[in-house]
Amino acid sequence: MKFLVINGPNMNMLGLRNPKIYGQETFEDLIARIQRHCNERGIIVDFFQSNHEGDIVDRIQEAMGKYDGIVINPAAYTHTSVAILDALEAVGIPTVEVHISNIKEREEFRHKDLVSSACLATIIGLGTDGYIKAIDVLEREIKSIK
Ligand code: CA2
Repeated sequence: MKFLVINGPNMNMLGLRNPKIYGQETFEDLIARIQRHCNERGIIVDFFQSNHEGDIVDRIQEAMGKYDGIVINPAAYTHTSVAILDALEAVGIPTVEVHISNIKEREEFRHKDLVSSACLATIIGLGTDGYIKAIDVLEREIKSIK
């Protein structure tokens, strides 16, 4: 099984600021933790982080036929990006969305999630553990489809 983990804008700043909302784990530590979890499960995983919407759309398109599943935290683009929604729908790769914080309990503008309708599940408010949960949900879902 081969997964792609995509992170949107500012996710590379994790652990450097706002620890009350996003925790203390750095982005590099999070990537290493996801990598270890996937290694233990025999899952091949690639990572992509970008601050640019079009680059994320390009990476989703390039994933077609190459990955069994996507885990995505579109970050701020969650609340604005029809382009990322359309790209996920276009490639049809099983996708689980993650948010570290509970976006439903934050500012009103974060309540709107344009991407979730293209995803099998959306995991919110579990901190960075949400990524590990997303890998597990994706693996289970894909095994049940195959
Ligand atoms: O809770 C999440 O995972 C978010 O997707 C994180 C985004 C935010 O725009 C979404 O509404 C919810 C923010 C990405 C990280 O931004 C940082 C800002 C300051 C310090 C560290 C990270």
